[in-house]
Amino acid sequence: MAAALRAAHRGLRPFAKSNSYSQVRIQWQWRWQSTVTATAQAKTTKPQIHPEKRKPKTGILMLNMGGPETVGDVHDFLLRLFLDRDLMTLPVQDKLAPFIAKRRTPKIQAQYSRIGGGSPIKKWTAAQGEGMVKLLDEMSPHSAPHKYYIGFRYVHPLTEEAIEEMEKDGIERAVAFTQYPQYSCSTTGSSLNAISRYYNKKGEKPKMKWSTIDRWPTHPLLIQCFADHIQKELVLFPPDKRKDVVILFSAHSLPMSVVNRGDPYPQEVGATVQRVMEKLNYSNPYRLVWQSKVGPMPWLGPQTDETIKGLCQRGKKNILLVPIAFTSDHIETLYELDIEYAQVLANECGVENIRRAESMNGNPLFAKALADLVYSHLQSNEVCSKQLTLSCPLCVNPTCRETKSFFASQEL
Ligand code: GF9
Ligand code: FES
Repeated sequence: MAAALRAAHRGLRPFAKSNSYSQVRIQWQWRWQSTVTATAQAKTTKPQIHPEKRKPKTGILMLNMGGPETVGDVHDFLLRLFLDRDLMTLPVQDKLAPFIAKRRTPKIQAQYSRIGGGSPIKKWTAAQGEGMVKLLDEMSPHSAPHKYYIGFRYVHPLTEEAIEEMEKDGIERAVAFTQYPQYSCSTTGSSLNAISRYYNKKGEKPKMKWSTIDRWPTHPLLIQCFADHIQKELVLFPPDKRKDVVILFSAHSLPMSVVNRGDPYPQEVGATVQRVMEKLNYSNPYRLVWQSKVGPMPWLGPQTDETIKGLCQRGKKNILLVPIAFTSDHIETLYELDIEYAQVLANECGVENIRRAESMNGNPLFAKALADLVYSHLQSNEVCSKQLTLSCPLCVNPTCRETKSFFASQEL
């Protein structure tokens, strides 16, 4: 108990009182919120409401997995996740998924309770979408008005619901814009498969012309945002420790079965990390590590928690965690990184200072990055990246091929 309290003192109050780990973060979030997310406070339930009055011409579908907004939404979120055959295949999935979802619900609900009762992902996505379309209407009058739609894989507004609304709105030009900077078949691939499956099920061709921004791991403004957020945290370490701070880029892990069929995600996350470190002139030592492994199967490592422990044991006790594969706060940053690792685990292994870089959230430069990505994409007249045309060398999911031909058939 005494040791735990000592550790808590070390870890939770690394600096002057007003600069404690959590307080710095809260002030920073509040600042973004007060400047750019006023409109995002309104609930964007179906139908999605935007200030735009004129009929929108270009629809930008912001794809992500989504998260439960309240603890009451956790069960259905988990059920959709375990039923997703693009994410995982289970034996007798239609029977097993409800069983696993039900069994895991209490534990996941408890985690969301600890981070304010729900996932902030819809709030941040709406703020980012607002900022993005505002810029796009100025940058690209000929494709205006632009309207953003949110398409989540596991919670409302679901991708299918968003597509229906886009068709109803009479959108002419639709852009499926993944909000994951790095492509994985288990994330962006699953969302794109949901789009092609929607039209294949309906047996109808889309009325609007579709294309996709399927990855953007090295976009200069994304790299700039990461570098800014890292520098903002580095200066909050004690001056004599600053140069020795180990930067741990932490990305969601993948099962080795996914890696070994040739998923591009690990390479693309590595590309993001390299560009960020280049931007920082390699000011600090760093590693790319992988978090959120679940179950008994092998996943890509090294694991974030084991890395923190191993570094502390080897005397590297000043650590900056950087969530590199998700752009908004979610359970893996707010619970896993901030609570499980930066508070509990770091205290146990005697860390000196541990901090976490902010997610993109309401950073105005991030909204500019999104706008620039859409702007360049529309200019390019490309349906998708060259990379999307190549399936995983060991892909066994027939839907991946259907999705590729869906986008290939969209002649712009
Ligand atoms: C992922 C980002 C990148 C079983 C869960 C009990 C499986 C999985 C993922 C990858 C999320 C966000 C990657 C599984 C089976 N996967 N998670 N793959 N998730 N969980 O194949 Cl940025
Ligand atoms: Fe990667 Fe199908 S699993 S293309």
